[in-house]
Amino acid sequence: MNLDILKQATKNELPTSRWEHTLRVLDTAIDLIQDRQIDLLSIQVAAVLHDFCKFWPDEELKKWISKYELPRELLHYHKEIWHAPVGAEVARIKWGITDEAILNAIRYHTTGRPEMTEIEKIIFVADYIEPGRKFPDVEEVRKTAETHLDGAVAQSLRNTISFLESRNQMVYPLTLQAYGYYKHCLG
Ligand code: DGI
Ligand code: FE
Ligand code: FE
Ligand code: FE
Repeated sequence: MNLDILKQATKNELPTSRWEHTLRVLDTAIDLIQDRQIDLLSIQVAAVLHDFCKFWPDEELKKWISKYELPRELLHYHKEIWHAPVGAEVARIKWGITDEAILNAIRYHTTGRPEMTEIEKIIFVADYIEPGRKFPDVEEVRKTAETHLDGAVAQSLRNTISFLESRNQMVYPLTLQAYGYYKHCLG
């Protein structure tokens, strides 16, 4: 697993602004490791690959969802959530990554899930707070993330769910389950 090769391949796959987002997620995720016992390369690989297929055509994402037997219910929700589970399959098939910790960090980076591992939470939060993000209330989440990773997960989920509800978009059940699990961590 050579990080430079993965970086170059991801860079080729994404428009410049999305590649720059990826680099900021990479830096932010490394910062969030703090003194946790987490393998640096695992975090780096997950961060680099997390949005690998963000710009794939919908039809291609749908093909992967059926070919690799991903949850069919994904297709009933907004296509914005497809690139995460498909991204995990791409990491597995195309890049030969077998480490489930990395694959799950990619797979759940958009929806979250209950009982996330540390690496999943770091990628999830880094994606939300990287310095290019301008979401309302993101500053509060950045502050929380300095001391309380689970609290930052809860705040990110809360903000995303209220954003989706304000636009009358359906929220994927796993996102709601994740929020149910983490909401006691809200400050
Ligand atoms: O790929 P990014 O833009 O870096 O970020 P992301 O993968 O975390 O989120 C992509 C989009 O998906 C974002 O606009 C919010 C949306 N989203 C997150 N969770 C859900 C969701 N959309 C729906 N419909 N349901 C969800 O549960
Ligand atoms: Fe994403
Ligand atoms: Fe992202
Ligand atoms: Fe907590």
